[in-house]
Amino acid sequence: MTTPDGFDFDALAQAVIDGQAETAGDLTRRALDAGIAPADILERGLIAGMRVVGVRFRDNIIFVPEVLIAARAMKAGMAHLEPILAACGIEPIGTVVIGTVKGDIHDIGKNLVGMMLRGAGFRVVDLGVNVALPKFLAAIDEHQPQIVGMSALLTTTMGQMKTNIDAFRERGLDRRLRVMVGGAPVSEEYARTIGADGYGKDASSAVQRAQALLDELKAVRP
Ligand code: B1M
Repeated sequence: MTTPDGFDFDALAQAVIDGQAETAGDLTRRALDAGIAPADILERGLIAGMRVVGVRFRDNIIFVPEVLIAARAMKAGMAHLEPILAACGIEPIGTVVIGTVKGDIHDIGKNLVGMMLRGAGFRVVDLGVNVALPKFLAAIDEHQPQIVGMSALLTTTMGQMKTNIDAFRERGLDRRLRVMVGGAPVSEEYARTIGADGYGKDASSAVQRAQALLDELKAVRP
């Protein structure tokens, strides 16, 4: 699909599918220069491409190396969006500690959520991928966040979120922080079942939920 000003979202999606990092970066830059909204570039270009990659991966048409190359292309595009999504320059409204849970190394969605949270004025402490419970606990101790965010992309690692939430509760941390979860296999209902306070279907709903959780927490602990 081409915009009235001639930007071709399909070409950007295709660059991700083909793993053309340089092209994905150039096209993202061009789209920004043409005044296209970062959210559109993400959704209609970069994420649209990665969606196709996901289907081909699931159907065994492509394999891990191709997916990694596509992920690199997506990151090349995201690198241009990050300064814009994260631009804010005011006092942080709160702190979020975020990480992909133990056993899971998917980080594209988590990075996107982190970028958008920064853009909304949060200080974000990103613990990276394959984050085990002790690392979350140490970061909570060190950074005193109002929100802990956990991402999981595998059905085999989703359970780790519950393990962590149970451990936070055992330590009484639920009295002073809120937990938000997300990732492709996670749903609102699953989030509720495991005792999470919030769920984000995508990065922008994650930001809305984080803002609501922060307000809620401030009302209880001003
Ligand atoms: Co993986 N992988 N992968 N993979 N991979 C999936 C997840 C899979 C669905 C592919 C498929 O079969 N169709 C499948 C999981 C099946 C399942 O569990 N049911 C799968 C598999 C099986 C695997 C391996 C086991 C493959 C293997 O080795 N045989 C392996 C596991 C490795 C491990 O983690 N231990 C593996 C490896 C990899 C790569 C390393 C090759 C690569 C990751 C590269 C990277 O992240 N740096 C990769 C990728 C890229 C994918 C797919 C194709 C794309 C994921 C992605 O980046 N999406 C994925 C297929 C898919 O999801 N359609 C797949 C784009 C991203 C923007 O979306 O991450 O969903 P997403 O994030 C969204 C929302 O979910 C939400 O907001 C984000 C922005 O909108 N969100 C949050 C995410 N986190 C949030 C946190 C929040 C709130 C919202 O609050 C804190």
